[in-house]
Amino acid sequence: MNIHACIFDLDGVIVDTAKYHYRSWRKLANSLGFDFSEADNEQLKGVSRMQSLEIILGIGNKTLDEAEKQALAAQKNDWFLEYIHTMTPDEILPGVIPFLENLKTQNIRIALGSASKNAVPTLKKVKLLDAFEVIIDGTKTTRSKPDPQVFLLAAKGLGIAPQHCIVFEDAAKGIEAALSANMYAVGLGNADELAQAHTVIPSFEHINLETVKRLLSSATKILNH
Ligand code: B16
Ligand code: MG
Repeated sequence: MNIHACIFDLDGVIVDTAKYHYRSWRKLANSLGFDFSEADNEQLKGVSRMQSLEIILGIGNKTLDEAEKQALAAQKNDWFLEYIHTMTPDEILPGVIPFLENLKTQNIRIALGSASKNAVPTLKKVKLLDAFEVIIDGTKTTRSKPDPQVFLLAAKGLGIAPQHCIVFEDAAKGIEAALSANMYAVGLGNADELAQAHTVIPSFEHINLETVKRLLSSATKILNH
């Protein structure tokens, strides 16, 4: 039983849009009369837009009705999209393109599994839309990570069983989702924060074809047990 597919999270794995989410949420918090720190922003990684808003309103001790919340989420998204429109392929995280190319040489299929409803416009801006055979994003899911739905739909879209898939994630909730989906979970970033992952790498930089082959074979061994 081998690995046949890799499923990538978007924000924090393919591109660093977290800084744009942060600036837009902070502007929104400031407009409501309180501040929102970069440390607070860590809680929003991989979390859906409306859940992020709830966390921010909690920080500011604000209680709003549903219509007000919808309006604030729309405002934040307008600000976020202004940043997305300025993005270029230079913002693809280091090592991502060679990594995807190495996977293709190994006949590994590639999908996206992101909570973002802005995944397609973001991928278009960085010219990576065609790199993903299947794209499952926040417009196609009804349940947020740590629910495995996003990754299970990606595997289904490719026609590959979950136990033949590797997930790449930068958020603890995303790692949890991958494990619940019975997939091999690779954390991108800090090993302490992503301790549940099967393995953690700091980034895709310095990874070559040999490392990719080793990763595929370790994932195969783990998922066979
Ligand atoms: P949107 P990912 C997630 O993307 C972000 O990490 C998270 O901070 C954001 O709130 C979420 O997308 C929803 O984004 O407002 O664009 O729908 O990490 O799952 O690729
Ligand atoms: Mg992420």
